[in-house]
Amino acid sequence: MIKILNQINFVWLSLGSNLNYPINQINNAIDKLRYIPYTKVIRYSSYYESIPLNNYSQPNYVNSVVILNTMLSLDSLFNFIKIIEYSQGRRYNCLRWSSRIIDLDILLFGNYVINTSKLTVPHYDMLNREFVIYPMIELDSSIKLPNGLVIKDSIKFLSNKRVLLLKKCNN
Ligand code: A4P
Ligand code: MG
Repeated sequence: MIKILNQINFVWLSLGSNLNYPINQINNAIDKLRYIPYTKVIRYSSYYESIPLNNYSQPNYVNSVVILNTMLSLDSLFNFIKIIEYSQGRRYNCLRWSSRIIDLDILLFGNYVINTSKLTVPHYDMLNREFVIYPMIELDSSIKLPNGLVIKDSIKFLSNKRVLLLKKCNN
Protein backbone atom coordinates (compact mmCIF):
# COMPACT_ATOMS: atom_id res chain seq x y z
CA MET A 1 0.00 0.00 0.00
CA ILE A 2 1.31 3.44 -0.79
CA LYS A 3 1.13 6.27 1.69
CA ILE A 4 0.45 9.81 0.50
CA LEU A 5 1.26 12.85 2.61
CA ASN A 6 -0.71 16.08 2.53
CA GLN A 7 2.41 18.00 1.57
CA ILE A 8 4.99 17.99 -1.20
CA ASN A 9 8.61 17.26 -0.32
CA PHE A 10 11.68 17.89 -2.41
CA VAL A 11 13.87 14.80 -2.60
CA TRP A 12 17.47 14.46 -3.75
CA LEU A 13 18.59 11.08 -5.05
CA SER A 14 22.04 9.79 -5.87
CA LEU A 15 22.24 7.41 -8.84
CA GLY A 16 25.29 5.25 -9.47
CA SER A 17 26.29 2.40 -11.76
CA ASN A 18 29.48 0.63 -12.71
CA LEU A 19 28.16 -2.41 -14.61
CA ASN A 20 26.31 -3.16 -17.85
CA TYR A 21 26.73 0.15 -19.71
CA PRO A 22 26.45 2.55 -16.78
CA ILE A 23 25.29 5.57 -18.80
CA ASN A 24 22.38 3.54 -20.15
CA GLN A 25 21.55 2.34 -16.63
CA ILE A 26 21.39 5.92 -15.33
CA ASN A 27 19.27 7.02 -18.33
CA ASN A 28 16.97 4.09 -17.71
CA ALA A 29 16.57 4.79 -13.99
CA ILE A 30 15.73 8.46 -14.63
CA ASP A 31 13.09 7.39 -17.16
CA LYS A 32 11.58 5.03 -14.60
CA LEU A 33 11.51 7.67 -11.87
CA ARG A 34 9.09 9.60 -14.10
CA TYR A 35 6.51 6.82 -13.64
CA ILE A 36 6.42 6.90 -9.84
CA PRO A 37 2.96 8.09 -8.82
CA TYR A 38 2.49 11.42 -6.99
CA THR A 39 6.09 12.22 -7.93
CA LYS A 40 7.73 14.48 -10.46
CA VAL A 41 11.31 14.56 -11.75
CA ILE A 42 12.31 18.22 -11.48
CA ARG A 43 15.91 18.17 -12.69
CA TYR A 44 18.93 15.94 -12.93
CA SER A 45 22.62 16.70 -13.06
CA SER A 46 25.22 15.96 -15.66
CA TYR A 47 26.76 12.53 -15.47
CA TYR A 48 30.11 12.23 -13.73
CA GLU A 49 32.70 9.48 -13.77
CA SER A 50 34.59 8.71 -10.57
CA ILE A 51 36.82 6.03 -9.15
CA PRO A 52 35.27 3.48 -6.74
CA LEU A 53 35.17 4.47 -3.10
CA ASN A 54 38.26 3.34 -1.17
CA ASN A 55 39.97 2.60 -4.49
CA TYR A 56 38.25 -0.76 -4.72
CA SER A 57 39.37 -2.74 -7.73
CA GLN A 58 36.22 -2.30 -9.82
CA PRO A 59 35.22 -0.46 -12.97
CA ASN A 60 34.78 3.29 -12.56
CA TYR A 61 31.32 4.56 -11.67
CA VAL A 62 28.96 6.86 -13.48
CA ASN A 63 26.94 9.00 -11.07
CA SER A 64 24.22 11.61 -11.25
CA VAL A 65 21.92 13.38 -8.81
CA VAL A 66 18.19 13.82 -9.39
CA ILE A 67 15.77 16.23 -7.73
CA LEU A 68 12.19 15.04 -7.35
CA ASN A 69 9.15 16.35 -5.67
CA THR A 70 6.74 13.88 -4.20
CA MET A 71 3.65 13.53 -2.08
CA LEU A 72 4.66 9.99 -1.18
CA SER A 73 5.90 9.12 2.29
CA LEU A 74 9.58 8.32 2.61
CA ASP A 75 8.86 4.60 2.96
CA SER A 76 6.61 4.50 -0.09
CA LEU A 77 9.15 6.34 -2.22
CA PHE A 78 11.85 3.96 -1.01
CA ASN A 79 9.73 0.97 -2.07
CA PHE A 80 9.43 2.36 -5.60
CA ILE A 81 13.18 2.95 -5.71
CA LYS A 82 13.83 -0.67 -4.78
CA ILE A 83 11.44 -1.80 -7.55
CA ILE A 84 13.41 0.29 -10.08
CA GLU A 85 16.71 -1.24 -8.91
CA TYR A 86 15.24 -4.72 -9.17
CA SER A 87 13.73 -4.06 -12.60
CA GLN A 88 17.18 -3.11 -13.91
CA GLY A 89 18.59 -6.41 -12.71
CA ARG A 90 20.08 -5.41 -9.37
CA ARG A 91 20.32 -8.43 -7.11
CA TYR A 92 21.69 -8.29 -3.63
CA ASN A 93 24.78 -9.96 -2.34
CA CYS A 94 26.24 -9.53 1.10
CA LEU A 95 29.34 -7.75 -0.10
CA ARG A 96 29.28 -4.11 0.86
CA TRP A 97 30.31 -1.67 -1.87
CA SER A 98 30.36 -4.40 -4.51
CA SER A 99 29.96 -3.45 -8.18
CA ARG A 100 26.37 -2.71 -9.09
CA ILE A 101 24.13 -2.31 -12.13
CA ILE A 102 22.23 0.52 -10.46
CA ASP A 103 22.07 2.06 -7.02
CA LEU A 104 19.57 4.72 -5.99
CA ASP A 105 20.16 6.30 -2.61
CA ILE A 106 18.04 8.93 -0.92
CA LEU A 107 20.27 11.88 -0.05
CA LEU A 108 17.67 14.31 1.28
CA PHE A 109 13.93 14.05 1.85
CA GLY A 110 12.61 17.53 2.56
CA ASN A 111 14.04 18.57 5.89
CA TYR A 112 13.56 15.16 7.43
CA VAL A 113 16.15 13.65 9.73
CA ILE A 114 15.52 9.90 9.95
CA ASN A 115 17.51 7.17 11.63
CA THR A 116 15.77 3.82 11.50
CA SER A 117 17.09 0.32 10.88
CA LYS A 118 15.95 0.72 7.26
CA LEU A 119 16.81 4.31 6.38
CA THR A 120 19.24 7.04 7.32
CA VAL A 121 18.37 10.43 5.86
CA PRO A 122 20.29 12.59 5.10
CA HIS A 123 22.45 9.84 3.56
CA TYR A 124 25.08 8.80 6.10
CA ASP A 125 28.09 9.37 3.84
CA MET A 126 27.04 12.00 1.32
CA LEU A 127 29.46 14.66 2.52
CA ASN A 128 32.42 12.36 1.84
CA ARG A 129 31.44 11.62 -1.75
CA GLU A 130 32.72 13.81 -4.56
CA PHE A 131 30.30 12.09 -6.96
CA VAL A 132 27.41 13.38 -4.82
CA ILE A 133 28.63 16.85 -3.86
CA TYR A 134 29.66 18.06 -7.33
CA PRO A 135 26.37 17.13 -9.00
CA MET A 136 24.44 18.67 -6.10
CA ILE A 137 26.36 21.92 -6.45
CA GLU A 138 25.69 21.89 -10.18
CA LEU A 139 21.96 21.67 -9.48
CA ASP A 140 21.74 24.13 -6.60
CA SER A 141 24.83 25.30 -4.76
CA SER A 142 22.75 27.01 -2.07
CA ILE A 143 20.86 23.89 -0.98
CA LYS A 144 21.08 23.35 2.76
CA LEU A 145 21.14 20.18 4.83
CA PRO A 146 18.67 20.00 7.74
CA ASN A 147 21.54 20.99 10.06
CA GLY A 148 22.01 24.23 8.11
CA LEU A 149 25.20 23.26 6.25
CA VAL A 150 25.23 24.81 2.77
CA ILE A 151 26.26 22.15 0.27
CA LYS A 152 28.91 24.20 -1.48
CA ASP A 153 30.68 24.70 1.85
CA SER A 154 31.06 20.94 2.18
CA ILE A 155 33.66 20.68 -0.60
CA LYS A 156 36.36 21.25 1.98
CA PHE A 157 35.46 17.96 3.68
CA LEU A 158 36.12 15.88 0.56
CA SER A 159 39.25 13.75 0.59
CA ASN A 160 39.00 13.06 -3.15
CA LYS A 161 37.99 15.95 -5.41
CA ARG A 162 38.43 14.20 -8.75
CA VAL A 163 35.37 13.75 -10.90
CA LEU A 164 35.24 13.67 -14.66
CA LEU A 165 32.33 15.35 -16.39
CA LEU A 166 31.04 12.71 -18.80
CA LYS A 167 27.77 13.89 -20.19
CA LYS A 168 26.72 17.50 -19.91
CA CYS A 169 23.15 18.09 -18.98
CA ASN A 170 21.34 21.23 -20.08
CA ASN A 171 18.03 20.86 -18.34
N1 A4P B 1 19.58 2.65 3.52
C1 A4P B 1 19.78 3.40 4.61
N2 A4P B 1 19.69 4.70 4.31
C2 A4P B 1 19.43 4.77 2.98
C3 A4P B 1 19.22 5.86 2.10
N3 A4P B 1 19.29 7.15 2.53
N4 A4P B 1 18.97 5.59 0.79
C4 A4P B 1 19.60 1.18 3.58
C5 A4P B 1 18.90 4.31 0.34
N5 A4P B 1 19.09 3.22 1.15
C6 A4P B 1 19.35 3.45 2.46
O1 A4P B 1 21.63 -0.30 0.55
C7 A4P B 1 21.60 -1.11 1.72
C8 A4P B 1 20.50 -0.63 2.62
O2 A4P B 1 20.79 0.70 3.01
C9 A4P B 1 19.13 -0.50 1.97
O3 A4P B 1 18.41 -1.71 1.94
C10 A4P B 1 18.44 0.51 2.86
O4 A4P B 1 17.61 -0.12 3.81
P1 A4P B 1 21.71 -1.01 -0.79
O5 A4P B 1 21.50 -0.05 -1.90
O6 A4P B 1 20.78 -2.15 -0.70
O7 A4P B 1 23.18 -1.58 -0.77
P2 A4P B 1 24.49 -0.75 -0.97
O8 A4P B 1 24.20 0.44 -1.81
O9 A4P B 1 25.52 -1.71 -1.43
O10 A4P B 1 24.88 -0.34 0.47
P3 A4P B 1 25.65 0.88 0.92
O11 A4P B 1 26.58 0.45 1.99
O12 A4P B 1 24.65 1.93 1.24
O13 A4P B 1 26.50 1.31 -0.33
P4 A4P B 1 26.75 2.76 -0.67
O14 A4P B 1 27.24 3.44 0.56
O15 A4P B 1 25.58 3.29 -1.40
O16 A4P B 1 27.99 2.65 -1.62
N6 A4P B 1 31.98 4.61 -5.75
C11 A4P B 1 31.66 5.57 -6.67
N7 A4P B 1 32.63 6.25 -7.30
N8 A4P B 1 30.35 5.82 -6.96
C12 A4P B 1 29.31 5.16 -6.33
O17 A4P B 1 28.14 5.43 -6.64
N9 A4P B 1 28.66 3.52 -4.65
C13 A4P B 1 28.96 2.64 -3.71
C14 A4P B 1 27.87 2.08 -2.90
C15 A4P B 1 30.34 2.28 -3.43
N10 A4P B 1 31.32 3.00 -4.19
C16 A4P B 1 30.99 3.94 -5.08
C17 A4P B 1 29.63 4.19 -5.35
MG1 MG C 1 22.04 1.97 -2.10
